[in-house]
Amino acid sequence: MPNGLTILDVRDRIREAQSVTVLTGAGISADSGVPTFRGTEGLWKNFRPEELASPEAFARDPKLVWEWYNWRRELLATKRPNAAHEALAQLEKQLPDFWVITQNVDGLHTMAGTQRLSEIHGNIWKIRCTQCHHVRHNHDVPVEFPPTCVDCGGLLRPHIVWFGEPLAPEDLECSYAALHRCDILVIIGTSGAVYPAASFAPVAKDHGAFVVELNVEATPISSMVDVSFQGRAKELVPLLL
Ligand code: BV8
Ligand code: ZN
Repeated sequence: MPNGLTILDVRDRIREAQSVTVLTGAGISADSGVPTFRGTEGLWKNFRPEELASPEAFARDPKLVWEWYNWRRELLATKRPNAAHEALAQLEKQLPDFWVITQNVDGLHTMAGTQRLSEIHGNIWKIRCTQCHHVRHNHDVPVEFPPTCVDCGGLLRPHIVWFGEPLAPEDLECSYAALHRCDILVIIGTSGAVYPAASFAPVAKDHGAFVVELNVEATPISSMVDVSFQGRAKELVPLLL
């Protein structure tokens, strides 16, 4: 209980806030049974990120990259939002200004009913043409290889931001606007290892926000926030919100 603040004190601050922004990472979906990226059971345990989640990897071996995404789509097709995703979707209905920025590509915030959302690393249920760049929803499990564009015949890829690729300008714009105007930023279940999301806490703090972290363990973000609570997202988020 750093700063002497309890989770119920923070809940009261959120109730009084005009504007709340939430940043989520893989930890919020861990409670739905989705593997996180880093850590002992993480998705990167057997692969280096640049071997699979980079434009170079896709250019070198698109079949391998699609196999990895098909494996993840198969797993995600069985997963549902948990109490943390649902609490955020409820809060959206109660606050005048609320925005969720997620690094997750699993689509669980949308499934829970969140609408004011930036999926800054993309969405695994969308695919994009490498030639004409058209984006489409696609729920096939698996996606047959090689998937091709009905418009131009180009090879399709996951609509996901890989390492070394820029985030979509409209997502960055919405995210920074939400970070600049919020009274409170709540950061849930992210290791703070991937930029630019790792810099969102100081950005909001510099603009005067009160910053709260919820995670099962301390992270590089913990030392820069106003208060950090340790516990599982599905237990802490409903209490806080
Ligand atoms: C860009 C998609 C510019 C794949 C992902 C050196 C310094 C600074 C930056 C860089 C640098 N070197 C390179 C960079 C840039 C690079 C970067 O940040 N690299 C890092 C590794 C240093 N970033 C980029 O390349 C970004 N682009 O910068 O563009 C640019 C500009 C112009 C032109 C060209 C380029 C693009 C980033 C790409 C991100 N994509 N992967 C896929 O998903 O298929 S990142 C991957 O990590 C996921 O997307 C994921 O969302 C993201 C973040 O991870 P987390 O969500 O935090 O997950 P993690 O497993 O790490 O942690 C889980 C946490 O949950 C833990 O803390 C754990 O304790 C907690 N937890 C667990 N269970 C629970 C829990 N908490 C609560 N409850 C629980 N139950
Ligand atoms: Zn095309």
